Amino acid sequence: MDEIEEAIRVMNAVSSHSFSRVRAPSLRSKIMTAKEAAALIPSGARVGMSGFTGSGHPKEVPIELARRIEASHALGEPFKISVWTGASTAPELDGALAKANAMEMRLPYQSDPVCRRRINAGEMDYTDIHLSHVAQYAWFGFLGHLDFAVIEVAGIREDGALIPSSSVGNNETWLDMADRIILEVNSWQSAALEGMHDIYAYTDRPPNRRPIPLTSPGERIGEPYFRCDPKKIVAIVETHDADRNTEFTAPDAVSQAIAEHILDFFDCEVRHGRMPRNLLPLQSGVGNIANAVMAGLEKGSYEGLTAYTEVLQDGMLHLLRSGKLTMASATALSLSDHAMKEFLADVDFYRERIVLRPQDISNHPEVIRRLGVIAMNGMIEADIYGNVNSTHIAGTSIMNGIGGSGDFARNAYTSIFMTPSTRKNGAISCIVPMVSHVDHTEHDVQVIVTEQGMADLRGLSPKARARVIIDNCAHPDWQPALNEYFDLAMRLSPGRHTPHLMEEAFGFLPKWKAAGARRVSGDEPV
Ligand code: 0RQ
Repeated sequence: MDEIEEAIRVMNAVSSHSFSRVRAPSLRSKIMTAKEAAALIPSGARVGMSGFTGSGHPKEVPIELARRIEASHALGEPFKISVWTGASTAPELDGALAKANAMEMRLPYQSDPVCRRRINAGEMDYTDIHLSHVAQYAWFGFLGHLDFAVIEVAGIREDGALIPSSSVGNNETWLDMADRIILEVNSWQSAALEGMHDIYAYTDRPPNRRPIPLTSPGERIGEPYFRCDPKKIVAIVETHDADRNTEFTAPDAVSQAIAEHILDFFDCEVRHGRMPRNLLPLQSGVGNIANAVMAGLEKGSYEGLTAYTEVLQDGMLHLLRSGKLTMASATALSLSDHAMKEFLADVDFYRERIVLRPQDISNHPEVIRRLGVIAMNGMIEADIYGNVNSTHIAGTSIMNGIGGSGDFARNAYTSIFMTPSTRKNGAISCIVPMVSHVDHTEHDVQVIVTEQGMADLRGLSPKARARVIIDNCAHPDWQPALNEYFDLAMRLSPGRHTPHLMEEAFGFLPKWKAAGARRVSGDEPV
């Protein structure tokens, strides 16, 4: 009997070894459960986690950590950690930790509803940083010491090199800087991801920084693996869990109209020789509208497109499949369930056409400026002078964060911001007299697009911008109120360069109210 049990034990060990993604023999002794790994992280720790727009985040250790923290809180013992990531994650990371009220501080981008509620209730701190700045802020010492890295990888090679998973984000930086490393080795991620990444360590500090030698989106300048000091690895957890893979809604009439205006703009730019016939590398933000623009390109006549972006959503995957897009550089995949299946079914095809890079390279101003990227990002509201709010509702409550929009907007060849002209069934105008929070100043915003039309602001004075934004982008229901504000400001503003009436900008003129004009922005929380 003992012999049989021993044989089964050996057989299991052999088979789990041969199927395990942990191929470095010296590291196998570090394999443990997520619960055991989570128990290693003490209260007060700063933890750098992988994860970018719902992909490549650790999926089991954060949940166990949240359970442990909840148990501590139940005993009246304070326990909080700080969490740094690449960008947004998923319910099993941000959601679970926020629910447990486990985060003292979070950076740099999140989109989780529970997390958002805690931040806006003042129960946790949130530091919203340009995504390209995060790694260098950490290197320069601006963020303090990093205690732990919790990183999902797709496998560990015999030589200890780590095969990145579906996002790269800041992983290389966290692996370098953290005292201790916990790896989640996720066998759900395709083993065929190996070779898709380009990890270029950019740790030089000023004044000794060298140029980043990237001159086209598909170039490879690093190696496909992360390297880390194996002595720092304290735990390896084997997992088999899916990424977030949220479905996109089919493009509605509003997002289709926005996409059509953008395509018309491209046609015009090509006709005037301001863009080549295959356009310039595309950057596309997150969400349904961005996805609809890609769907529009799919139907359009452009060929030989490239992308230098941070997130690769379904729309870009389809463009790659159809051959219209020849190469895409990003830091993360953010695919729906069905697009992920499509990707997994043909990873070899996509590996030739996708390069996943660290986010300080995918979003680097130097490269964005050199390549002449066309940036297309969503927004919450724009004002009549072209200042854009991407992050705040009514000036005080965070939605998600600035993400990479600032990296791209300031440095792009052409920077486009898009939004429906109204929200909440027309009750809110997304074109307002003065934005309640500024993320992108009038100097970084070149084109504004709503379903109503497109405002090309390049080279225009503030007053000329106001006319074209109100006329082309505001909803007809809101145009009279905006025109009235602008005309009054032109007459009564103390300065006439950027005419404003501060009180009226954030409130209502009594007669607007009497006329039944609806809210502008910033008068009450949403
Ligand atoms: O609220 O769900 O309660 O209705 O804001 O709106 O439709 O999800 O918005 O997908 O177009 O994203 C700016 C958030 C727009 C996004 C933002 C309410 C609206 C809804 C969300 P409900 P949707 P979209 C690359 C680039 C910053 C980061 C970035 C974003 C909710 O584009 O996060 O660009 N950008 N990164 O009703 C009141 C308004 C409103 C409003 C929207 N004016 N007033 N509520 N809402 N406008 C990616 C990364 O960096 C990772």
